[in-house]
Amino acid sequence: MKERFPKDFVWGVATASYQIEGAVFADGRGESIWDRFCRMPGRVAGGDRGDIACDHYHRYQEDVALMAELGVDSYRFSIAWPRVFPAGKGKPNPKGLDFYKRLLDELDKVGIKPMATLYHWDLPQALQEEYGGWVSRDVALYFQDYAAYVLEEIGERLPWVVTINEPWVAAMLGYGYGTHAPGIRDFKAALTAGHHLLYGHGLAVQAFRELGIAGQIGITLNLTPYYPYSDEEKDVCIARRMDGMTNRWYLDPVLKGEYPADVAEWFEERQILPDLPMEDLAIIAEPIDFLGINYYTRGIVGHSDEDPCCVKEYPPEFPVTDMGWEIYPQGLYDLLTRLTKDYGPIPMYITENGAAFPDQAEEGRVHDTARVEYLEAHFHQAAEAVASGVPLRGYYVWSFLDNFEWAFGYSKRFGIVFVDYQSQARAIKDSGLWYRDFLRKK
Ligand code: IFM
Repeated sequence: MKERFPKDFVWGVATASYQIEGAVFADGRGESIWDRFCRMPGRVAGGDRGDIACDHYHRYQEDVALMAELGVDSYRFSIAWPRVFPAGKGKPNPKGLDFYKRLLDELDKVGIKPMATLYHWDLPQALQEEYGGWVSRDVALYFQDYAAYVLEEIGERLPWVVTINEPWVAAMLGYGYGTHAPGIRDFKAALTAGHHLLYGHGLAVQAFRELGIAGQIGITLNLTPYYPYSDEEKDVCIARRMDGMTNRWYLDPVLKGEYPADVAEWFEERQILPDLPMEDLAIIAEPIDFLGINYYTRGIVGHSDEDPCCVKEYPPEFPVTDMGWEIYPQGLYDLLTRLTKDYGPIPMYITENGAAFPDQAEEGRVHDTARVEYLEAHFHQAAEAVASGVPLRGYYVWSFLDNFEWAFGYSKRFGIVFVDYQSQARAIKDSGLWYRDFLRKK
């Protein structure tokens, strides 16, 4: 199947700082909103926290050697803002960025190209306390300062930069549903935070351009295709609205410079639409070089008279992963082709795709056949999309390592490499070996 992808297609693995690094007190790192959230009783399964995680901060050399063994072209990781600016702003902490310099050196030695995400949810706690986090416009401006500093220091070493990971999740789970840090439950605040995340993205793109960096910059969105339960008009309407709230609300500002009017109207009717400065849209829509897509599953929805928002979510038709997410590879094809049709031929990278299963290691082996099947089926759909003319440039498997899965703590394993959290021993799962063999093919 590999031959169905272009020769220069980028195959990688992905992680994020808080999920793997640990070492939360090392070398002057400041507190993040996730450090604080994990310490609030009942917020994270099992009371788990990222203090040690996969101890990648100390084991990055071993981890890069494992990536080299897999044979990946690229590694997507994120930079922890509180390592670089412990208070989120003001004086930088050079020791914090030194870690990423060491990581880049190590990747360089084995020829693995880095893709760095500037924000994967670990906001400095000081910015939460002083400004209320992303509900404040100031935080977007501090994000630009942080981005500019990182880019000045290491921008030339980064072929790809992702500004923000999954603004929908950061805004809606963090400020709307409150299931992620900082744990706020206010949908108007969530929409404000979402806007500022996008604004911060645009400002970071501006900083990147001003510095004249040679690499490419983009944003990563979590995109979930919604399918109507039936062809009936009222079900189709609900699917369109769900698509609008989850996908178009982020795609349209970034790629078209506007918020979708139908969704804005719906938010307005519910009195949760904040007064968003429309002049920000010119900055949010700063041209990007690629769109990063995180795809995991789909939704099936229809109309309901019982629900206050008239939405009924239907049960999956196909088997689910350990997250309860339906395995629906066809959705990846549908998504990629639809994006190309609606937004034009923007280069795309799948910056995350993968699955959690309740893996167990037996004598150093993990027989995660379901994950192999999941990946193979999704690769196949990506190949089909490429054959249909979608400008897909790369694919990053989520995740390189088992790690801290946010509110689920360590109870969900997404890795193609198993981590024994007691001993910190790593073992390449069958899915990792399958990926290695796939990558060896011409
Ligand atoms: O673990 C997360 C990641 O941090 C962001 N995208 C989805 C993954 C699985 O939930």
